[in-house]
Amino acid sequence: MPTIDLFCRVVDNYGDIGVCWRLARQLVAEHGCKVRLIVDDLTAFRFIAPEIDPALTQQNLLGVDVIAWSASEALVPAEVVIEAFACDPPAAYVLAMTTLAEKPVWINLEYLSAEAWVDGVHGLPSPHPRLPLIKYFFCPGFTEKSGGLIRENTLAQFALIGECEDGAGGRDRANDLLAFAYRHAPVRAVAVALHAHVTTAAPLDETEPSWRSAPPVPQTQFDALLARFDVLIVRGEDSFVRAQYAAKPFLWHIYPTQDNAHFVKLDAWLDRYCEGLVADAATAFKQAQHAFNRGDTSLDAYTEFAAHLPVLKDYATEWRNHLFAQTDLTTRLLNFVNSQKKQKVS
Ligand code: TRH
Repeated sequence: MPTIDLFCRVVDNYGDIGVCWRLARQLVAEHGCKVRLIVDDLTAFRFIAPEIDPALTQQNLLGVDVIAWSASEALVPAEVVIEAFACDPPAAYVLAMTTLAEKPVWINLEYLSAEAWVDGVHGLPSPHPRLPLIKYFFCPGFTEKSGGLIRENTLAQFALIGECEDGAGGRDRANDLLAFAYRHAPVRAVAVALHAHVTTAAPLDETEPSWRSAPPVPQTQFDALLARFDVLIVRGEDSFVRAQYAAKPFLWHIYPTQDNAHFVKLDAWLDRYCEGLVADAATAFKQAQHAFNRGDTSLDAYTEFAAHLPVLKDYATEWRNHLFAQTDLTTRLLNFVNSQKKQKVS
């Protein structure tokens, strides 16, 4: 298995490091790769991996070598270089890539999107403007032609246990809602429509004395946290995918962009997700997702979503099984790397 350097800059929140940490762990645990995860913000990393010591420039956690960005210029590049979200590895490191007899396979891991352009861009080469290096776009997505979704081997087993525990009666119990959303989320209206007990996993502008807050858990326990609730509110990228694996009805608080492009991204995913869903439940689901992301605080906006919860719950399992049947991102990534290496040899 190849040696891999994975570069991650934390733009904000926990999604950048969340995706990278999950990918790094899987490359080591399931594929036996030697991975160096190079991160510019170890304090943010600590939120999802409390054992991380921000004072150390080098440490090993769960088999992954974690290197502070400041210490990365002197590294001899690995066989595979993954730059997460176009984060731009240090110039000295990139220059060092050109000096190797066999140039590394260089991949830009893009943000996840369900938009149609993803299939066309995934795998495209982007030659460096000055150096003899080629970077390849690797685009996570929901189709066979895209880079797929990160999914660990252990997940199917975990999902089965969850289903057994849910068992009889799970459907009728009071709705426990977990809200991991951005601050401005209109959670109160959703909670009222669902008659839900609320637990928050991130600070919100609006709050109620009866709402509980969940202490942060290490990312290795994040699926178990989601599994304890009936309905989820998730955000960003990684928790959005995990909610789909949790097979629960959920609202996605998409990361907002200034040009409102996030609504295009939201609709692209909604269209894919709702393809197999009965029409009235699909309408209710889409309306609630739009309302939530518009910041709609009216109860009416979520009553149809609440009314369709049983259908949405069953469908969430169907959708999860559909995703489970696909090849996971990490396998696709390593296949892509192998095909690039073979091309270089031939
Ligand atoms: O934190 P996010 O909103 O992250 C992002 C970033 O804002 C990023 O810049 C943006 O581009 C991207 O979204 C779309 O949401 P996300 O992606 O769900 O990441 C949260 C991570 O935190 C995820 O890996 C789960 C983890 N987590 C824990 O490990 N423990 C916890 O207790 C909680 C609440 C989350």
